[in-house]
Amino acid sequence: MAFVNLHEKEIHLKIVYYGPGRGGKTSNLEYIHRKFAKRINTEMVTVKTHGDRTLFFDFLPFDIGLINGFNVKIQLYTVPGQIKYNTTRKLVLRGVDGIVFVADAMAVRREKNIQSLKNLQENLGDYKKSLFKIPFVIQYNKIDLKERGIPILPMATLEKDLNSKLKKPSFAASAVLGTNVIETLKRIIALTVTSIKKDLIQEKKIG
Ligand SMILES: Nc1nc2c(ncn2[C@@H]2O[C@H](COP(=O)(O)OP(=O)(O)OP(=O)(O)O)[C@@H](O)[C@H]2O)c(=O)[nH]1
Ligand SMILES: [Mg+2]
Repeated sequence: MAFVNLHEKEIHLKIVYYGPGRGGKTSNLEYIHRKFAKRINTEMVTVKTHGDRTLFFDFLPFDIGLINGFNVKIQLYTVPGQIKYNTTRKLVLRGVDGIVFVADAMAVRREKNIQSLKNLQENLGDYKKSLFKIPFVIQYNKIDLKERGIPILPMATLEKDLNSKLKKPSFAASAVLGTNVIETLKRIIALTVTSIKKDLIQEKKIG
Protein backbone atom coordinates (compact mmCIF):
# COMPACT_ATOMS: atom_id res chain seq x y z
CA MET A 1 0.00 0.00 0.00
CA ALA A 2 1.31 3.44 -0.94
CA PHE A 3 2.55 5.89 1.64
CA VAL A 4 -0.44 8.07 2.54
CA ASN A 5 -0.24 11.09 4.84
CA LEU A 6 -3.85 11.99 5.66
CA HIS A 7 -2.82 15.00 7.72
CA GLU A 8 -0.72 16.60 4.96
CA LYS A 9 -3.02 15.12 2.26
CA GLU A 10 -0.10 13.61 0.44
CA ILE A 11 0.32 10.27 -1.35
CA HIS A 12 3.62 8.80 -2.50
CA LEU A 13 3.45 6.25 -5.30
CA LYS A 14 6.43 4.01 -5.93
CA ILE A 15 6.84 2.83 -9.49
CA VAL A 16 9.67 0.42 -10.30
CA TYR A 17 11.22 -0.18 -13.73
CA TYR A 18 12.27 -3.83 -13.78
CA GLY A 19 13.84 -6.00 -16.47
CA PRO A 20 16.99 -7.71 -17.76
CA GLY A 21 20.42 -6.07 -17.62
CA ARG A 22 21.07 -3.50 -20.38
CA GLY A 23 17.39 -3.56 -21.37
CA GLY A 24 16.98 0.22 -21.09
CA LYS A 25 15.51 0.93 -17.62
CA THR A 26 17.97 3.70 -16.77
CA SER A 27 17.56 5.10 -20.29
CA ASN A 28 13.79 5.42 -19.70
CA LEU A 29 14.34 7.50 -16.56
CA GLU A 30 17.02 9.58 -18.28
CA TYR A 31 14.61 10.38 -21.11
CA ILE A 32 11.81 11.29 -18.67
CA HIS A 33 14.22 13.49 -16.73
CA ARG A 34 15.36 15.28 -19.89
CA LYS A 35 11.86 15.68 -21.23
CA PHE A 36 10.41 17.11 -18.04
CA ALA A 37 13.54 18.92 -16.85
CA LYS A 38 11.55 22.14 -16.37
CA ARG A 39 8.87 20.47 -14.28
CA ILE A 40 11.07 18.07 -12.36
CA ASN A 41 13.06 20.34 -10.14
CA THR A 42 15.05 17.55 -8.52
CA GLU A 43 18.08 15.74 -9.81
CA MET A 44 17.93 12.12 -10.84
CA VAL A 45 19.90 10.02 -8.38
CA THR A 46 21.91 7.33 -10.06
CA VAL A 47 24.76 5.03 -9.10
CA LYS A 48 26.60 3.41 -11.95
CA THR A 49 29.54 1.07 -12.26
CA HIS A 50 31.92 1.38 -15.20
CA GLY A 51 30.19 0.77 -18.47
CA ASP A 52 26.97 2.41 -17.29
CA ARG A 53 25.51 -0.56 -15.45
CA THR A 54 23.23 0.32 -12.55
CA LEU A 55 24.86 -0.74 -9.28
CA PHE A 56 22.07 -0.03 -6.77
CA PHE A 57 19.17 1.81 -8.37
CA ASP A 58 18.14 5.05 -10.04
CA PHE A 59 15.66 7.32 -8.35
CA LEU A 60 13.59 10.10 -9.88
CA PRO A 61 10.88 11.87 -7.83
CA PHE A 62 8.29 14.32 -9.18
CA ASP A 63 4.84 15.75 -8.38
CA ILE A 64 1.83 15.19 -10.60
CA GLY A 65 -0.44 17.59 -8.70
CA LEU A 66 -3.75 17.22 -6.91
CA ILE A 67 -5.99 14.16 -7.26
CA ASN A 68 -9.11 14.09 -5.03
CA GLY A 69 -7.51 16.81 -2.93
CA PHE A 70 -4.36 14.78 -2.39
CA ASN A 71 -0.96 15.95 -3.54
CA VAL A 72 0.35 12.95 -5.50
CA LYS A 73 4.10 12.41 -5.62
CA ILE A 74 5.57 9.82 -7.96
CA GLN A 75 8.83 8.09 -7.22
CA LEU A 76 10.41 6.23 -10.13
CA TYR A 77 13.03 3.61 -9.40
CA THR A 78 15.04 1.22 -11.55
CA VAL A 79 16.55 -2.04 -10.36
CA PRO A 80 19.99 -3.32 -11.41
CA GLY A 81 19.26 -5.92 -14.08
CA GLN A 82 22.44 -7.98 -13.69
CA ILE A 83 21.58 -11.40 -12.29
CA LYS A 84 24.01 -11.13 -9.35
CA TYR A 85 22.21 -8.14 -7.79
CA ASN A 86 19.03 -9.91 -6.71
CA THR A 87 19.20 -8.73 -3.09
CA THR A 88 19.13 -5.13 -4.29
CA ARG A 89 16.28 -5.86 -6.72
CA LYS A 90 14.23 -7.31 -3.92
CA LEU A 91 14.91 -4.32 -1.68
CA VAL A 92 13.88 -1.88 -4.40
CA LEU A 93 10.59 -3.79 -4.83
CA ARG A 94 9.68 -3.24 -1.20
CA GLY A 95 6.46 -1.21 -1.01
CA VAL A 96 6.11 -1.05 -4.80
CA ASP A 97 2.78 0.28 -6.13
CA GLY A 98 3.27 -0.19 -9.88
CA ILE A 99 5.77 -1.89 -12.20
CA VAL A 100 7.03 -1.28 -15.72
CA PHE A 101 8.76 -4.33 -17.15
CA VAL A 102 11.32 -3.18 -19.73
CA ALA A 103 11.98 -6.11 -22.05
CA ASP A 104 14.80 -6.01 -24.58
CA ALA A 105 13.43 -6.58 -28.07
CA MET A 106 16.79 -7.76 -29.44
CA ALA A 107 16.48 -11.36 -30.63
CA VAL A 108 19.59 -12.40 -28.67
CA ARG A 109 17.94 -11.29 -25.40
CA ARG A 110 14.86 -13.48 -25.67
CA GLU A 111 15.78 -15.87 -22.85
CA LYS A 112 17.00 -13.01 -20.62
CA ASN A 113 13.57 -11.37 -20.77
CA ILE A 114 11.81 -14.58 -19.77
CA GLN A 115 14.29 -15.19 -16.93
CA SER A 116 13.90 -11.65 -15.64
CA LEU A 117 10.10 -11.81 -15.63
CA LYS A 118 10.30 -15.07 -13.69
CA ASN A 119 12.69 -13.47 -11.24
CA LEU A 120 10.25 -10.55 -10.79
CA GLN A 121 7.41 -12.96 -10.10
CA GLU A 122 9.47 -14.77 -7.47
CA ASN A 123 10.62 -11.58 -5.76
CA LEU A 124 7.10 -10.15 -5.70
CA GLY A 125 5.86 -13.43 -4.28
CA ASP A 126 8.15 -12.90 -1.29
CA TYR A 127 6.15 -9.73 -0.56
CA LYS A 128 2.87 -11.65 -1.08
CA LYS A 129 2.18 -9.67 -4.23
CA SER A 130 1.18 -10.95 -7.65
CA LEU A 131 1.90 -9.69 -11.14
CA PHE A 132 -1.69 -10.42 -12.01
CA LYS A 133 -2.94 -7.95 -9.43
CA ILE A 134 -0.37 -5.18 -9.21
CA PRO A 135 -0.57 -2.27 -11.73
CA PHE A 136 1.74 -3.50 -14.50
CA VAL A 137 2.82 -2.36 -17.96
CA ILE A 138 5.22 -4.09 -20.36
CA GLN A 139 7.55 -2.18 -22.64
CA TYR A 140 9.32 -3.80 -25.62
CA ASN A 141 12.35 -1.57 -25.89
CA LYS A 142 14.99 -0.90 -28.58
CA ILE A 143 12.68 -1.18 -31.57
CA ASP A 144 14.83 1.50 -33.26
CA LEU A 145 17.53 -1.13 -33.78
CA LYS A 146 15.50 -2.70 -36.57
CA GLU A 147 16.45 0.23 -38.81
CA ARG A 148 20.08 -0.61 -38.19
CA GLY A 149 19.62 -4.19 -39.35
CA ILE A 150 19.88 -5.70 -35.86
CA PRO A 151 17.53 -8.69 -35.42
CA ILE A 152 14.51 -7.72 -33.34
CA LEU A 153 11.90 -10.14 -32.05
CA PRO A 154 8.46 -9.79 -33.65
CA MET A 155 5.94 -8.16 -31.29
CA ALA A 156 3.82 -11.32 -31.48
CA THR A 157 6.76 -13.38 -30.14
CA LEU A 158 7.40 -10.94 -27.30
CA GLU A 159 3.70 -10.94 -26.42
CA LYS A 160 3.60 -14.73 -26.49
CA ASP A 161 6.73 -15.07 -24.35
CA LEU A 162 5.90 -12.44 -21.75
CA ASN A 163 2.28 -11.37 -21.89
CA SER A 164 0.15 -14.30 -23.02
CA LYS A 165 -1.08 -15.04 -19.49
CA LEU A 166 -0.81 -11.59 -17.93
CA LYS A 167 -2.56 -9.73 -20.78
CA LYS A 168 -1.33 -6.34 -19.54
CA PRO A 169 -0.96 -3.13 -21.54
CA SER A 170 2.21 -3.20 -23.67
CA PHE A 171 4.17 -0.70 -25.75
CA ALA A 172 6.84 -1.04 -28.43
CA ALA A 173 9.38 1.62 -27.50
CA SER A 174 12.76 3.20 -27.91
CA ALA A 175 14.17 4.68 -24.74
CA VAL A 176 16.97 6.43 -26.64
CA LEU A 177 14.67 8.09 -29.16
CA GLY A 178 11.85 8.52 -26.66
CA THR A 179 9.29 6.52 -28.64
CA ASN A 180 6.43 5.54 -26.28
CA VAL A 181 8.49 6.31 -23.17
CA ILE A 182 6.04 8.93 -21.91
CA GLU A 183 3.06 6.82 -23.01
CA THR A 184 4.41 3.93 -20.92
CA LEU A 185 4.85 6.26 -17.94
CA LYS A 186 1.39 7.78 -18.30
CA ARG A 187 -0.23 4.36 -18.46
CA ILE A 188 1.50 3.03 -15.36
CA ILE A 189 0.71 6.22 -13.42
CA ALA A 190 -2.96 6.01 -14.45
CA LEU A 191 -3.20 2.33 -13.43
CA THR A 192 -1.42 2.96 -10.14
CA VAL A 193 -3.52 5.99 -9.22
CA THR A 194 -6.74 4.08 -10.00
CA SER A 195 -5.62 1.15 -7.88
CA ILE A 196 -4.65 3.33 -4.90
CA LYS A 197 -7.92 5.24 -5.13
CA LYS A 198 -9.79 1.92 -4.94
CA ASP A 199 -7.79 0.90 -1.87
CA LEU A 200 -8.41 4.23 -0.16
CA ILE A 201 -12.14 4.18 -0.90
CA GLN A 202 -12.33 0.63 0.47
CA GLU A 203 -10.63 1.81 3.63
CA LYS A 204 -12.96 4.83 3.59
CA LYS A 205 -10.04 7.24 3.79
CA ILE A 206 -11.42 9.24 0.89
CA GLY A 207 -14.97 9.53 -0.42
N1 LIG B 1 19.40 1.45 -29.68
C1 LIG B 1 18.90 1.52 -28.46
N2 LIG B 1 19.72 1.40 -27.42
C2 LIG B 1 19.18 1.49 -26.18
C3 LIG B 1 17.79 1.70 -25.95
N3 LIG B 1 17.57 1.75 -24.63
C4 LIG B 1 18.76 1.58 -24.05
N4 LIG B 1 19.75 1.43 -24.96
C5 LIG B 1 21.18 1.23 -24.74
O1 LIG B 1 21.35 0.01 -24.04
C6 LIG B 1 22.38 0.13 -23.05
C7 LIG B 1 21.83 -0.22 -21.68
O2 LIG B 1 20.82 0.73 -21.33
P1 LIG B 1 20.49 1.05 -19.79
O3 LIG B 1 19.37 2.03 -19.80
O4 LIG B 1 21.70 1.39 -19.04
O5 LIG B 1 19.96 -0.39 -19.35
P2 LIG B 1 19.51 -0.87 -17.89
O6 LIG B 1 18.27 -1.68 -18.10
O7 LIG B 1 19.40 0.27 -16.95
O8 LIG B 1 20.72 -1.84 -17.50
P3 LIG B 1 21.18 -2.30 -16.00
O9 LIG B 1 21.34 -1.07 -15.19
O10 LIG B 1 22.44 -3.07 -16.18
O11 LIG B 1 20.07 -3.19 -15.49
C8 LIG B 1 22.89 1.57 -23.15
O12 LIG B 1 24.04 1.58 -23.95
C9 LIG B 1 21.74 2.31 -23.82
O13 LIG B 1 22.17 3.42 -24.55
C10 LIG B 1 16.95 1.83 -27.12
O14 LIG B 1 15.73 2.02 -27.06
N5 LIG B 1 17.56 1.72 -28.33
MG1 LIG C 1 20.28 0.70 -15.19
